[in-house]
Amino acid sequence: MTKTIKAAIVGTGFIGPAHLEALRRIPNIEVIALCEVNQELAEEKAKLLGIPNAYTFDEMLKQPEIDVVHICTPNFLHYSQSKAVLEAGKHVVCEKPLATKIEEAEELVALAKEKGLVNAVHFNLRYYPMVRQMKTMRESGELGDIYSIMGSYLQDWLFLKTDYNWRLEPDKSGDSRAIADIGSHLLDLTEYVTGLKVTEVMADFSTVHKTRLKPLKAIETYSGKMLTESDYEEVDINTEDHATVLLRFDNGNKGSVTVSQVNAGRKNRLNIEIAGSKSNFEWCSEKPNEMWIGKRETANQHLMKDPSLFTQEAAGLISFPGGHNEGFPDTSKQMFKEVYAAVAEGKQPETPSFPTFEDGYRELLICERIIESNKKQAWVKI
Ligand code: SOE
Repeated sequence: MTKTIKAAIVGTGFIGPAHLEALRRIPNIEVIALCEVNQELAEEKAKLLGIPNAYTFDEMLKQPEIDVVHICTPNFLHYSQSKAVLEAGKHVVCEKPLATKIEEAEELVALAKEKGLVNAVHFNLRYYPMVRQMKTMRESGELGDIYSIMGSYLQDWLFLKTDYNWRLEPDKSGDSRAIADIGSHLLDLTEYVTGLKVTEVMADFSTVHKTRLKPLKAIETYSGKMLTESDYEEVDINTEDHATVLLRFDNGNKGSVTVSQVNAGRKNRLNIEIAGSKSNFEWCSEKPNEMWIGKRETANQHLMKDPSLFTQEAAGLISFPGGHNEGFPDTSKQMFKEVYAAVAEGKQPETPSFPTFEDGYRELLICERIIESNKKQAWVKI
């Protein structure tokens, strides 16, 4: 009989419940525990989400039946909690960024390797079927040599001076905000789809709101819009609302990315255009089931998600027939299917198909170099 894998989720802000929902859509996985900052909140959230056990983090680690732990807490806790989970002999799925400092990420990569436990970082955007389609089409030569890459990731949930969240506080979020939070997804996806490596960066940051009005009570990511004009205190902001980064790639060609959390109307929009010698691919996360293929000698194409039109590998990430839209929640489900197949084997695969702690380290490295480049206002090598 197939063994049921038991999981725990740490943190119940915006992304913890997304992990929970994805896991509930995969057979033979049971989320049996939830952790929050204190027992009272853990019990309240466990009841709300229908999870049988509520623990503090340390108590949860002592439960022998828990096989996998999902770290969905604010960024500054990712390192210490991932480390503790690995030391407790459990598999770990960590939210991005893997840590807030490069040395910490390095340590986690080494520890995970030593333990042989399954380790994954939630770069879920890789699991849009169309993203895999672009990757596999590039691998089979349909893009040709890559001439340039232009990416952007725009949001508006921090548009107003009154929009506030823990991500605005460097002691919780790290020294970079827009780049670390959404630039990390975009850069991971860029390298993943193109197979190229970023070798040098030149960054320019902008903090549009130099001060913000912080609500006097805690609020969760994306829920700030629900607040009324209540009590606020004015606080200084020292992380970027917007950033532009010029990129050099290891094939000698160039690109750029722009990220912003203050672009009105752009809810959560990643857009990437990869220009090659045979064609041009464009994909946007707000229309994830469509892709534009630019041609010079023939008419341009518009590809829609349909397993019968996809490469075999990309079709493997599709659960529904053409015309039945899949989206953000499906990406985590598809990723966790691969992660939990490794968990069922009890160890990290030799060549994992899913994003690992090493990928988390790579993103942190690029992010640190971007911060350095902005500070120096100069090109910095990765
Ligand atoms: C908040 O900006 C955020 O939730 C990111 O942290 C996520 O990774 C991305 O899904 C969208 O926005």
